[in-house]
Amino acid sequence: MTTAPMPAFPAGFRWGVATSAYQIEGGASADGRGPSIWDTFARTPGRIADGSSGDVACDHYHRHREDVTLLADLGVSAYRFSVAWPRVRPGGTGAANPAGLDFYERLVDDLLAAGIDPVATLYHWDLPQPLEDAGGWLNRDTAERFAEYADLVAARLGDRVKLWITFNEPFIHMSLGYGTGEHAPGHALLMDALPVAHHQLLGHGLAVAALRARGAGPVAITNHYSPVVPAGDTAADRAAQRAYHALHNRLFTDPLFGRGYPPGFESPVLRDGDLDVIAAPLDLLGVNYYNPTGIRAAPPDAPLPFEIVDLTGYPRTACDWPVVPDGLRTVLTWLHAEYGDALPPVQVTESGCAYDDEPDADGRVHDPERIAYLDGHLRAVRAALDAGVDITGYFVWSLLDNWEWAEGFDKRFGLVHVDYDTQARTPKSSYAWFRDLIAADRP
Ligand code: GBH
Repeated sequence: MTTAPMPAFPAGFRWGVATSAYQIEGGASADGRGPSIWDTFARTPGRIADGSSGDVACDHYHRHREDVTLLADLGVSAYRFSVAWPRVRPGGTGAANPAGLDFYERLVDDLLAAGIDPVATLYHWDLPQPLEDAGGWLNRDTAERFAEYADLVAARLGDRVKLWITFNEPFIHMSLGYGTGEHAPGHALLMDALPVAHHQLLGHGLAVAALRARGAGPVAITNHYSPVVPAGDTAADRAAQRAYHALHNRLFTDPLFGRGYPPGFESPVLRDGDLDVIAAPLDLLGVNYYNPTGIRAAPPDAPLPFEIVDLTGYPRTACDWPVVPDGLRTVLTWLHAEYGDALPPVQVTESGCAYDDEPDADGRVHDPERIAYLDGHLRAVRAALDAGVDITGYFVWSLLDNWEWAEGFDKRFGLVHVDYDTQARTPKSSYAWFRDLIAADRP
């Protein structure tokens, strides 16, 4: 790790940490919560590496007070959590579940009492199972149901949430959930998953309108971005690079800023007027970044025109993902150059890494790799600010070790270690590092 002092960030810069509902809450059938596609997927043998589910996870549903105390001691100015649709409207249609809303109201009020901005993501991949049974995001109706759910949440919390994020990483949800089947709901449709892009974006636009009608705001969407690197210096690899870049980085961004879909990815389910709904003005863009993606041309008969390849020559996290801090600068400066004045201010809504963190003999958890990772990525944010990108916040993924989707409990992303037998929370050395960094920036 570099020993140079961290450069200063702009006044009022938002320092936060992020989580998502299914990854931390547990309480899978508490107080009227209904099943989501992740409950179903996790119970299907062979889908999750360690055979686990989020039934209990970090038991945050019953321990949120303790977790808010961890946030307060960390000194963050914001906490990004997600609202579980199956808690708020278990059937996806029909009656709301007031007890589900009560939980988020308690959380929001506790955060506000601690001086922490609540940042609520409305959809972090946990679709109510009854909506999946009706076609999920392949069905246009799901977009309408999403806007109704957004309205329900905004009616209760619209006066207190400080930033609304409609969707988390709709590209990852489409590609892993409906394209390859590695995530719930487990469909392997390859390019036939494309309607999932349009229906999520339509749901986003309709939800923006619902939130605005309630006077709720500011409003954002969070996308996953990745610099795309061609494997070789050949025309075929460069063409594959351009195609994958359009799919990963542009498909969910061009339509937000009034450009429609990128060439080659026109939606088969587009209807008149949809693009105007999707292009509703946003107050902010959320950027999640983990690593760049290597791409090479696929053989002629392959189902997709590109193949993902490992990028060699970088250190790796426990997920085996390459550590490339400068890739964060790359995506931020690309957004600024590509969308220009149409781009609203940006916040990095996820940045983080998994390592095999376990307590030492004294019960302390040392994670110098995470400190180095975050240090490098914050310097990349600073470099993007210097290049003229308007960046107003940074959230570490994640507050807690949690249930890492298809990887189960094996991958630990937290600033705080969680013992899944006892639910004991132990702040890691990275927690103290981040606390000191925030304290130095906002004395
Ligand atoms: C986010 O997704 C999610 O929002 C969050 O829920 C999750 O816990 C967190 O990240 C950590 O995974 O194999 O080198 O090509 C991240 C999406 C997609 C990023 C897969 C890394 C693979 C990199 N991830 N991608 S590589």
